Formats: sequence, structure tokens, C-alpha cells
Amino acid sequence: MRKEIIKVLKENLHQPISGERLSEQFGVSRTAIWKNINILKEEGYKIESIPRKGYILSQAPDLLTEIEIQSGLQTEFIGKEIIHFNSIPSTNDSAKEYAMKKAKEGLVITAEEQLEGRGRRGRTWASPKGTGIWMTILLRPKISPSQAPKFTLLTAVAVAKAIKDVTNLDVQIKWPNDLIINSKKVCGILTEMSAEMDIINYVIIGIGVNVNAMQEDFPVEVEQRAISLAQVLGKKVSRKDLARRILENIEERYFDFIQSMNFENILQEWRNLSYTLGKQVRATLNREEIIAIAEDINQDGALILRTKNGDRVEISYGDVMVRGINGYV
Ligand code: BT5
Repeated sequence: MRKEIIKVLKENLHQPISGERLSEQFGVSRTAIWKNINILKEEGYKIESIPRKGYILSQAPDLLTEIEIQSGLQTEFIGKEIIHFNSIPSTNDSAKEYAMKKAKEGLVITAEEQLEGRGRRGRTWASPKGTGIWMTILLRPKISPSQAPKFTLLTAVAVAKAIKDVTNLDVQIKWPNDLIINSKKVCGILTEMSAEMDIINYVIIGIGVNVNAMQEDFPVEVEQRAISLAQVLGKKVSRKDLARRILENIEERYFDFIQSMNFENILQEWRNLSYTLGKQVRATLNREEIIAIAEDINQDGALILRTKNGDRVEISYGDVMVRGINGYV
């Protein structure tokens, strides 16, 4: 009911809505309405009570809740259902549980804080409360499991563009899954899937964006490598606006890819946003370190390197270090 109350108040931003009207509309007592208004206030909604007139919403909090993300969301299926947690071990783990319980494609899990946020290969992802976007999207694409890595590239492009759309900041993509600004990591993506021989059961795309974190919010182990949008801009960014734009940008590219089965547009966007291509990189191949120039990526998201003696090498997973002005990043 609280979601519905907010909806009504949002539709009537300039006109107080009486407790009586709300109680009639929802078939509950005026005291029940009053109690719910108080809970909403505790959640951060600024609701004024104008004597003999009713309630008016003057400010909504920057929370990653269903109501806040959905208001103004222009998607057909991604984010039609959003489950929001105040605190959770990991939105990817939660999405997995819902996926196994037959949740619909497009479900989004969001959290204000993750206690066990995960990176790749057992690494951790710092997710301090209320400072970032920690969210996971569930998809059920009818394509072969070998195509799944494409979703990481697609998401990296979609998030980079969303950041540009909302803040006008230019972010670059460091292969395979980092978004960086000023050589520091502002976003990480963790794509996981469940599949059988030739079909995908589900893909879950976990996205972590440092939005309003300050240096002291990051744990010491990551503070040298991490950066937030607010740190670069010198002002706060609306997390809900950015989350909404991310969902829209992902859906647009997802439709484009699934309907055409052509990944070229996304690859081209990826190349234009790449931090890695054209630079010297350090990579590990068969336990041996190689130094090479990153030439391109292929359809499967593998990085194509050219070594000094002209050999062409493909790297499908792992990390590479990219040489920048201050050494390797
Ligand atoms: C990633 O892994 O970059 C994937 C991160 C995905 C996080 C999202 S949040 C929502 C969803 N739920 C989850 O549990 N996870 C996903 P990887 O490339 O392995 O990078 C991990 C490394 O990034 C760590 O070892 C740290 O060095 C660094 N790191 C950790 N937290 C960071 C942060 N908040 N900002 C920048 N760097 C961070």
C-alpha cells in the first residue's frame, strides 16, 4: 500500500491529498494511512501534512526501491519487477535464488548495502551503504551458452553510456569488465549463468557502480584503485536516475542484439569506449607473462594481442594490466 500511496502523491505534487481520500481509495482507516505516511517519512520521504487539506510530497529519497526506479522508467521488461534490500550478502546470490524459483526475465535486485559483495574468481566487491548502485538483472536469452560473455561487453557499454547520459562524464572500459575514470575503477560487472549443453537457463548480470562514495567509505584494500562519480564531479549524483538509465540502456542493446543476432553495433561502441585497445598490456598466458599491444576484441569478447615478434594471441578470460602514463593500471 505504501507504494500505492507514493504513486498517488507523486501524481499530485501540487495538490494536497486528504487522508480521507486515501483511506477510501485503499479501503483502510485514516489511522492506517497516517501510520503508513509515518513509515514513509522514516524511509526518507518528505511529506507535509497541510491542516484540513491533506498530504503533499515535497521530496523523495534517493533509494534504489521499486517505486523510485520505476517512476519514469522507459523499458518493456527490464525492471518491471524490482526487489530492493536494505542490506543483503550479494544481489547476484539473491538473483540466483529467484532465478531458480522461476522468476521472470527482467527481474532486478537492488541493495543499499552488500555484506558479501563479490567480484570475479572469489574476489570481494566493497559495497558501502547508500553510496553506490549494487544491482543484478536476470535475463533468460534463448541463445547458446557460448554467447554469454557478450553480456559483459554489452553491459559495460550500456553503463558507460548511462554515466555519460546522466553526468556527462566520459568513462572508459578496461577489458574485460572494468569501467574506469582517471585510471581508477568506478564500476565492475559480474556476469554469471546457469546453462545446459546448448541452452541458457538464466544469465545474471551484477553491476556495481561507485556513485557517491567518498574516499573514506572504501576499505583500505581498494581505496587506491577505486573512485566514485561524486569524487570526480565534486557533487552527488542521483543513484536512482542512473540506475534507471542503466536499465534502459541495457534493454535497448539487448533487444538490438537478440532480434538481429548481430553484435557488431555493440562491439563498435565497445571499441570507441575502450581504454585497453591500442595500448601496451601485460598479460599472463599459460602462466607466462607477455607484453603486447592490445589490437582488438573479437565477437566472443576475447582480447586480441600482438606481441613484439608479431605473434597474434587471444585472451578469453583473466585480467590484463594496461600501460598508462603512471605505469601499469
Ligand atoms: C568485478 O570483479 O569488478 C565485479 C564486481 C561486481 C559487483 C557487483 S555489485 C552487484 C553484484 N552483486 C555482487 O555480489 N557483485 C555484483 P573483479 O574484476 O574481480 O574486481 C574485483 C576487484 O575490484 C577487487 O579485488 C578490488 O581490488 C576491486 N574493488 C573491490 N571493490 C571495489 C569498489 N567498490 N570499487 C572499485 N574497485 C573495487
